[in-house]
Amino acid sequence: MFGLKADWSLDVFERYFTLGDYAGGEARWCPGCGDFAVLNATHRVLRDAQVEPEKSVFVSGIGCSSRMPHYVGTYGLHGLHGRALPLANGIKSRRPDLDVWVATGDGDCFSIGAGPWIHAMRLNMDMVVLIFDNGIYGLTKKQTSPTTPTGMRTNTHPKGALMPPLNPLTITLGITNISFVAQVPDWNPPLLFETIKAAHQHRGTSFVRVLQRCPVFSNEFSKPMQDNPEQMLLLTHADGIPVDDAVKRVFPNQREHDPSDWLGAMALARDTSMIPMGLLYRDPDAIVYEDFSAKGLEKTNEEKLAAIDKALDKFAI
Ligand SMILES: Cc1ncc(C[n+]2csc(CCOP(=O)(O)OP(=O)(O)O)c2C)c(N)n1
Ligand SMILES: [Mg+2]
Repeated sequence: MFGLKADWSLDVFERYFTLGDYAGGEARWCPGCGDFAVLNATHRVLRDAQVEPEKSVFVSGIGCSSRMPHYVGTYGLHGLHGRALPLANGIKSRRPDLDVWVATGDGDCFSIGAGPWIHAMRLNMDMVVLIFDNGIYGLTKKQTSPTTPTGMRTNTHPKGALMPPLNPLTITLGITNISFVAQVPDWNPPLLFETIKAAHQHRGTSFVRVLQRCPVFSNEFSKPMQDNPEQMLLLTHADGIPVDDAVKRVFPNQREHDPSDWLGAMALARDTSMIPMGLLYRDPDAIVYEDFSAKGLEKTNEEKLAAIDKALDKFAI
């Protein structure tokens, strides 16, 4: 933004980004899809943090949710199915100055991407990982995913999914060096916004499992939770996700939970009687991998080649 000074010279103000600066193409998801809510909350977090659009990159795999990079006015990489996290790790390794975000689905992350999921969490590079969990393969029209509820009818299990769903929270909490684990429904905008904001403020890999509405292919996944908030347990704590009275009114069940308490987080994640919402775990002191991998990036090409030559010389016979 520019202004005219009294002597008619130009005054260059600090740049200020509006929501419009973070808008990408028109989002093409089905009416009622929860992905819209995540997109809106993310735009607002970017605006509030005044993230420079050209210093930010959204990385995704394949799926409806993985279309997110197209809808954000930053750099973006719509990658390969199950490979959003290694791509993001690579970007952060070479460009630690970038604000890195990952958009991935339950199929993308917990099924074909299950290996990369575990290793990326352990590396704990500074990025926000948004998992759009709708309990179904949405883009390919209703196949069973690892989080499909038992008995839900899908095109691959027309008589109902046979296996109990895997638990993304217990698995993620069990990974060495994990540093941020949260869960939030997409249909509570203030809680969603505050959760993504806290994830963005955290230095390390922030794993945010968003329980996401897919009214077309997996209404059975989210509708019972939407209709009956008593199934959910809102986690409150001074170090947790800030919740105002409007949010508290929606959730009849609440519990104070200290996010530094890993065992308590695991107990909440394992408890099938209630679905925890909020911050389960945060460790601000976990090792951040780019602190090692980005060392020496400032070296010139000549210096790098000389270092490689020196290392190879050790193997000379
Ligand atoms: C290697 C590979 N295998 C399978 C596919 C087909 N495919 C595309 S998206 C998808 C599942 C997407 O589900 P999810 O990650 O849950 O995203 P959603 O569409 O539900 O948001 C599959 C199996 C593919 N594109 N690439
Ligand atoms: Mg899905």
